[in-house]
Amino acid sequence: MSKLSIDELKAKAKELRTLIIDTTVWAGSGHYGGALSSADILTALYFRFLNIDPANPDWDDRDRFILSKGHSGIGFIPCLHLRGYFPVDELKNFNHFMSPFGMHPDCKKVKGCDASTGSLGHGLPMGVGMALGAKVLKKDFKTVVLLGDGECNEGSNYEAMMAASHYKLTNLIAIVDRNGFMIDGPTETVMGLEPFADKWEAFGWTVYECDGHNMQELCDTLDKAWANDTGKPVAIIAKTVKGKGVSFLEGDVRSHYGAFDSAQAEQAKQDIANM
Ligand SMILES: Cc1ncc(C[n+]2csc(CCOP(=O)(O)OP(=O)(O)O)c2C)c(N)n1
Repeated sequence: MSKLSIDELKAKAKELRTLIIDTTVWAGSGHYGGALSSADILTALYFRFLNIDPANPDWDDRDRFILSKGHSGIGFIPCLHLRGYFPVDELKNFNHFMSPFGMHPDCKKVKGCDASTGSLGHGLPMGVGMALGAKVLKKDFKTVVLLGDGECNEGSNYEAMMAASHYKLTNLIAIVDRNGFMIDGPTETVMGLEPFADKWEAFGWTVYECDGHNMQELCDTLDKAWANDTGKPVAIIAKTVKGKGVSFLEGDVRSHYGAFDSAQAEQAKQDIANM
């Protein structure tokens, strides 16, 4: 697939957001807030950066992606569909009995999924293992891990951050979806993360901050991360808005999880069309 232009990526992100609404309706409910906040990041990765082949999902040399914030599967699985891993009819069964797609992604069942996640705090440790494996095997694929900011309360992340810099994993990119909310409130009220960039730096990472909804800025930052010549692993703190694109969800802690009635789904899709 040729890499999409910035304008094409913006259009694709809208398509993904619309599909997140549809999938929530098909499933009956979902974690739409964090799925919508990370939609631009997923779109940039899957349609411009990741070296993958949907026809050959287990290709040894593919770039690896780990959705550490596994509850956002309702954003990730539709993205895999858009990238060509499986048809929309399968997506319509999201989180239904016998579907390969549960609310949290299972790499034994989902084509294109590199790690099973859902229990927060495990994606970065797994990513360290994959990146270290690539180094040992002298393979030049990248490993990208998408974390939630609330997820960064988990101590296992800090052990992984320490190991990543110890092993100089320049092939590892951590992206934090910094939407400022977790399940039960603002991150800074529940368990403050700031000064967040300083923490990653203190653990030996190169840190970039960007607007996670500005496609140009996001891609420029990912370009730097991909060309990493800093000798350190790279963390991107992408500032986002929970529920981005939907007027009655944006920046609202209640957007973490829920269901839409048909009027809300219609309104949500209208809002996304007008973005
Ligand atoms: C180990 C673990 N503890 C608790 C949960 C329940 N849980 C699901 S989502 C969530 C909040 C996560 O917040 P954040 O990482 O900021 O996600 P986002 O706001 O991007 O959706 C929690 C605590 C979990 N999935 N795993």
